[in-house]
This record gives sequence, C-alpha cells and structure tokens, in this order.
Amino acid sequence: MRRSALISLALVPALLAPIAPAAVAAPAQVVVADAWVKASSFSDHTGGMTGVFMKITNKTKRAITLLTGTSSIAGMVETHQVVDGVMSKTARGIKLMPGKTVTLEPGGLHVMLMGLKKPILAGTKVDLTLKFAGANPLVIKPMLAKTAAAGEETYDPGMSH
Ligand SMILES: [Cu+2]
Repeated sequence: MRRSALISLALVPALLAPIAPAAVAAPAQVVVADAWVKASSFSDHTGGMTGVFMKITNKTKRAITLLTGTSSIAGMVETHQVVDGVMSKTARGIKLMPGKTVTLEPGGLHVMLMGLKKPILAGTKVDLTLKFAGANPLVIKPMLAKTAAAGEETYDPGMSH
C-alpha cells in the first residue's frame, strides 16, 4: 500500500509535465467586473478628479482590503465613500469579505482618481492597478470614461431622469 502510494507520487510530475504550461497562473484572488470611470466637469481638466466604479469579488477564504491603487493618469488614488451625500476618504480602505462581492457605485463606495495629469473626457482610456492588503496587486482592464448619465442608465435603471 505504502509502496504504491510512493510510486504514484513519483509519477505525478512526469504526468503533469507535458500538460501544464511552463508558467501556471495563480488562481485569481480578486475579480473585478463592470469597471467604469466617470467623465464629468470635475474630471475635464488637469488637476481634476473622478470616481471609478466596479464590482469586486473576493475569491479567497480570507478577508482582503482594497487600500489604494495607481494609475498613469492620476497623481493619487484613494478609496472613498459617500455618506448622507458627503464624500470622504474611507478610514481603512474597502473591506472585501471572503467569497463576497462589493459594488462600488455612484453615491456609495468608489475609487477616487485625484490630481489628474490630463483631462478625463468621455472616451478617455484610463488604466488602474488596485492595491490590496491580503492580495496581490490587480491590473484591471483599461476603461473608457463615460458620462454619469450613461453610467446611471446602465447601473441604476431605477432612477428617473
Ligand atoms: Cu471620491
């Protein structure tokens, strides 16, 4: 019994070698969906700011915190919240509980791009890398900025305008 187990283990690398690619990607710790960046009068000039919205899912079994990020278009990236209509920096990032999805949306949690190095207009391509406590940095797919009206139609169909 023991002997056959040892033989099986010895065979594993040989069996996997032809199948597995040279570099196997680690399973995703965090998955981002529906990311978009808002173009508005706040973002249409150098030094301006705007929000990034998305769904973030923690695929691990431990808590992860979204702390900050980097973007070639922004001098600073922060995690923000809107409480009673007032926007502020979150005290401790944005917590992602194991297996759960957090939605960043207008009027709620968002990633803020600040100190814009160039204007973000509708159609401006925006790159963003998210930085976490408890997970590796995540480069999200470049986003094309769009106006809030388009965003609200897509993401908040219940609103009437
Ligand atoms: Cu903000």
